[in-house]
Amino acid sequence: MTVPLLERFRERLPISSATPVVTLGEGSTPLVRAPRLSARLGAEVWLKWEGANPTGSFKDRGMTVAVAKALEDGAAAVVCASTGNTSASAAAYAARAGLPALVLLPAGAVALGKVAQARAAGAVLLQVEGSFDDALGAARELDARGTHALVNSLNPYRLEGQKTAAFELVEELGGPPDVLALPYGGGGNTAAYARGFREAGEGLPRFLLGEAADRSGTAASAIRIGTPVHREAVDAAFAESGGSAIELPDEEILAAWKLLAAEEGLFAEPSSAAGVAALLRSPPPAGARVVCVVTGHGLKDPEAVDRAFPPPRSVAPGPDAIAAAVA
Ligand code: AN7
Repeated sequence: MTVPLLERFRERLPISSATPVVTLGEGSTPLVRAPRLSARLGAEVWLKWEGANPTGSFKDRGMTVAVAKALEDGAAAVVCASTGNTSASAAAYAARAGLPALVLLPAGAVALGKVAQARAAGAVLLQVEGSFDDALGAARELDARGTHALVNSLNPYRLEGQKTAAFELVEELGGPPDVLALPYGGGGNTAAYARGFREAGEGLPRFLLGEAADRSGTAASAIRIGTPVHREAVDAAFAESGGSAIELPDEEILAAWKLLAAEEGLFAEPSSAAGVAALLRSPPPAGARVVCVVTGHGLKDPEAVDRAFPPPRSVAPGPDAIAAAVA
């Protein structure tokens, strides 16, 4: 049985015995060695596989805390704006809590699987005619009106939950890695890891962030975010750790995404490979211990596969035809 994140890290979270445990079995995700990436980079590379969370992304770590607190505080409903993964997570945890969820999506810009998840969970979905940043503005206004509790990462409980990934890394590696590579969308995940490492008390890794060079138009739809709301916290982490962000063209993000699947067997969604792409562009010192946070599951975005790979060929159902087709 997976111990709920709220119970595993109870002492280090802002919750009490009055806080309901709203769980789907989040956190405690696999830390997997990456032998081919390690050989390629001359470093000890690990993958923190956050796609193994219940809704297939790292968002579940923060959502279990945010929705539990919303329930405890008597919220009537939750709202989020989302490039997709936050909405899938919010919808699932709200369903679990018995709360209505309202999801605001940038029109036409969210991967198929994520929309399917939120629809299946019974959330109300609206396509906002605008960008993610426009949708987030609207969600914040609904929160200010008091009709809905905002469960985007501006909700402080979200980052509290997400910081637990740093605790897991410190526990499993015996300390922080030298380098932590991850995607940079709004920056909430980076801010949360920085907080978690600070609280673990053994120093910060160097943060290496991969962000889309074309933030507003990247094919990596999860990180199609014009303005990162956590930029100050990200810059503070850089100042403390010597880290930096690397602007990546889509080709480099997609190349890293394919490499993860084909060389390590790990099928992520394209945005999730931005940390790996940053690492390939800016290799770590020889022998460094590196963790790449792989943030979301590949099944969320089947259309990305359609764009990148040819479909299976048709073949007659006989061994000769099949042998000829693969010769
Ligand atoms: C797979 O779901 O912003 O830098 O609305 O889904 O913490 O924003 C998703 C972001 C990386 C970026 N990888 O993390 C949303 C949303 C995946 C993501 C990011 C997201 P942040």
